[in-house]
Amino acid sequence: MTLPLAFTTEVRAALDAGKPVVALESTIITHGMPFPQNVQAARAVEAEVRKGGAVPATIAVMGGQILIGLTDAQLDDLGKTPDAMKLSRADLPACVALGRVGATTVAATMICAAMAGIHVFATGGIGGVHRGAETSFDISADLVELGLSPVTVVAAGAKAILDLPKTLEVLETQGVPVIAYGQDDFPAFWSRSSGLKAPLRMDDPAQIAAAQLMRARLGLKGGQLVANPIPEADEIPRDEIMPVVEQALSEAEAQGIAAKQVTPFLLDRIFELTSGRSLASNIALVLNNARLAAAIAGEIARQRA
Ligand code: PSU
Repeated sequence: MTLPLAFTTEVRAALDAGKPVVALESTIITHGMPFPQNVQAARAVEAEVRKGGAVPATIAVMGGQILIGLTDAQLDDLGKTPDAMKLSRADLPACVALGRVGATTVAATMICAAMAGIHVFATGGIGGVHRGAETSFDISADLVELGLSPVTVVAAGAKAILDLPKTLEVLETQGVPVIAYGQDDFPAFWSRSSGLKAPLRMDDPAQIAAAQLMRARLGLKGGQLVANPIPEADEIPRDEIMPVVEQALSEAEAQGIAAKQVTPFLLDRIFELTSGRSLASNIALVLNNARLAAAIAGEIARQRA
């Protein structure tokens, strides 16, 4: 039985030739940013991957297939479908089987990228352990997936809406290498530092590529998280963003927002409360991650050749 994967010609050709490919997710498009900035940002991220010498493969589910690479029209359609399913490991198969439209989170994108033979993936920030998880048990499936699927995920750390110490603890439990790029601290999405030290630090994409290839060679399941700090010019310092995060969190609690709705609700409220500044930072950090992911994909292609 063949897998229900539909590649664009460009992505298929790059994979067949062993050229670098970078996977991109689609939940950030449907649930992470408002229209039309979401589609504009997705296009800019694809362009940044190309500039870095790799082929972008944005992943989503439509018409009973997992799309590995989207056409312009598909990307546009998705950007206007805010009620697309937000897919993780649990709901990906049902979405494909029922022919629904679905946007892949970090977890689902990792699964699809691995199936497609793509080793590197760029996003904004991974999901993690939510505040109050000791009673809600709300822990993103992204953390478990990083321990399962062999994909290097480049993110600006985990979103500052989360409990970051607990997020690092769960990543450690899942056996996920957490590599800060170019600094000692684990970054906090809109801010360069979380005040926490990352378990590993690397300053060169070639080292990151070598670590992923060694993981596979040792027969160890799973990927790695590369935590790439937002560029200085685009960051919102921690003491400015945290009061806003606190306000959004208390509104979410007061309104009983739970499960898959939490992250989109918080991102949207923080966007409103910062008059759009959080979105500008979010776009800048994704572009920065796309650049690093392209460099790592290039190194993986070179080291495997
Ligand atoms: N990065 C962003 N914006 C986003 C996301 C990542 O800049 O919206 C998405 C990713 O798809 C990630 C999801 O998997 O947020 C986390 O959702 P949750 O906390 O419900 O697991």
